[in-house]
Amino acid sequence: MFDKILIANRGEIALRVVRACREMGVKSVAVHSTADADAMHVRMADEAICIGPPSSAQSYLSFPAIISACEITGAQAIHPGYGFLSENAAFVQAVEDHDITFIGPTAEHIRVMGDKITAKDTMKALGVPCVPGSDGGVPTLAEAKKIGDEIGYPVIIKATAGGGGRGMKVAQTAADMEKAFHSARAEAKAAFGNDEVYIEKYLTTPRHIEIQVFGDGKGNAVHLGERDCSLQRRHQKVFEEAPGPCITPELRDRIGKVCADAVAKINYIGAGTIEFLFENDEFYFIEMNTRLQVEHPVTEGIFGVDLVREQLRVAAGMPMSFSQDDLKINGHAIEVRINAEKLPEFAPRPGRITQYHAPGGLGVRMDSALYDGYNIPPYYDSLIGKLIVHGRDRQEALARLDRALGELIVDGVETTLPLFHALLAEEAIQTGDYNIHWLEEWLEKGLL
Ligand code: MV4
Repeated sequence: MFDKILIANRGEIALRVVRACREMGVKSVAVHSTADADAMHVRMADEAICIGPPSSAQSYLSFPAIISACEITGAQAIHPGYGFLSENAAFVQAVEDHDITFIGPTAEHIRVMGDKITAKDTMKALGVPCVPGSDGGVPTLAEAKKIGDEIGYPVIIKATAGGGGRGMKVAQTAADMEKAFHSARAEAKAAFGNDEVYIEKYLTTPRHIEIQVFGDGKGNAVHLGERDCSLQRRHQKVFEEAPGPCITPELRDRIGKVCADAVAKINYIGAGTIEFLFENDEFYFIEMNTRLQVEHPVTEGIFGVDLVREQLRVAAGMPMSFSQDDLKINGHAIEVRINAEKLPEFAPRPGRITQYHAPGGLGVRMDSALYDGYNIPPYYDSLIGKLIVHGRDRQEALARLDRALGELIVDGVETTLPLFHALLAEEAIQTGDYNIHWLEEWLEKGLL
C-alpha cells in the first residue's frame, strides 16, 4: 500500500478520500487554490499545499502545479476525485511519465470511453446491448437521412466528443433532420472543437440506470448493481437511489454479469460506471464513466463496501477485498445533492455559512465540506453536500430522508433543500414511478 497520496480535488470528495486514507494508514496531501486556503479538505488532510490562484485552469486543472506538488511532498499516487482531471487521458499519461501512480483507469481506457463512438463500438463488441443507430460517425446530411429512414423516427443526433448532454439534437421526423443535423454539428464544433456526430433511435420515456463496475486490472471484475439516476435537471442529477425501483433481481443479475464480463475482458482497473437508458424492461448502453461518481455512496450503502478503499488497493497492485459472491444487497439507499443555489431558478449563491448542522442517527450519512463560518467561494460548482440515507427498504429510506432533511440546518446562503421536501410529497417519488423527463416536467408546472 502507498505511504502517502495526493488528492487532486476539493470539497466533499476530497474529504471522502482523506477519510478512506486515514482508515487505511495512508497519509494524505491536500492541494488547494488561494481561494480554498480555509477549506475543510485542507484542514483534514495530513499536509496541504497551495497550487495556484482561484481559477480552476491555474490550480485544480494545472498538470504542472499538481505534478510538482506530488514531487515536493513525496506522494506516490494521485486520487483525482470526480470532475477536474479525473477523466483526462493526457493528465494520466503525464502522471505516469513522472512515475506517479494514477488512482483510476489507464489513459487508454479513458481515451476509449471518452470518444462516444469508440466506447459504443467497444461495448457492442463485448456483448453489451446498445441503442440501435448509425455504425460510427455520420459525415453528411444524406447519410443522416438514410439512417433516419432505416431506424425510424424520432432519432437523436449526438456529438462523438460529447457526453453529459451537450451537442445533442432530436429529430422528430424526416422533416426535422436537416436543421437538427446541422445544429448538432455546429454545437459539437463550438463545445468540443470536433463536429463528428452519430445517430441513435430516440427513446422517448426511458429511465437512467447505471451499473457500478470495479476491476483489478488483471482480468477480474465485479458489478455492484445499479443506481437509478433518472431525476435530473439540465443533465445534473439531483436524487439518486439504489437499487432501482423497477429493476428485478433477474434483470440486475443479467445486465450486471454482462457489464462485469465486459470490463474484465478489457482488464479495466478501478471504479467505473456503465450508463444505460432503460425502457420496456430493456437496457440500452449510452456511455461509460471512467471515474468514481458523485453518487457512489448509495452503492456503498447497500453493499456495505468502501469504494475508495478498493480504488487504493487495486492501484497499489493488491486484489479487491471482495468477490462477486460476497456482494449481497442490503436494503435501500437514497442520495440527494444539496447545492448552494436559489430556487426556483437554481441560481448559484456563494457566500458565508452562518450556521451548519448535519443530520445524524441510524442510516444517515452526510458527505459535506461545510462548517460554521465557511465562506463558499464563487469559483467552483455549487454542490455543498450530499445527504445519503439507508433503510431496510425503500419506504424506510424515504421516511429517513424526510426525517434527516428536517434536521439539516444550512444558514447564510440559499440552498436546494426546499426542493427535496417538495419532492418527497409527490406520489411519483413515493412510488418510484418517474423517468428522465419527470423532474423537468414537474418544475415546468411551477409547483416549487
Ligand atoms: C438519449 C436519450 C434518448 N434516446 N439517447 C442525455 C445525456 C447523455 N448522457 C445521454 N442523454 C440522452 N440520450 C437516446 N438514444 C435521452 C437522453 C436524455 C437523458 C438521459 C439521461 C438522463 C437525463 C436525460 C435528459 C434528457 C435526455
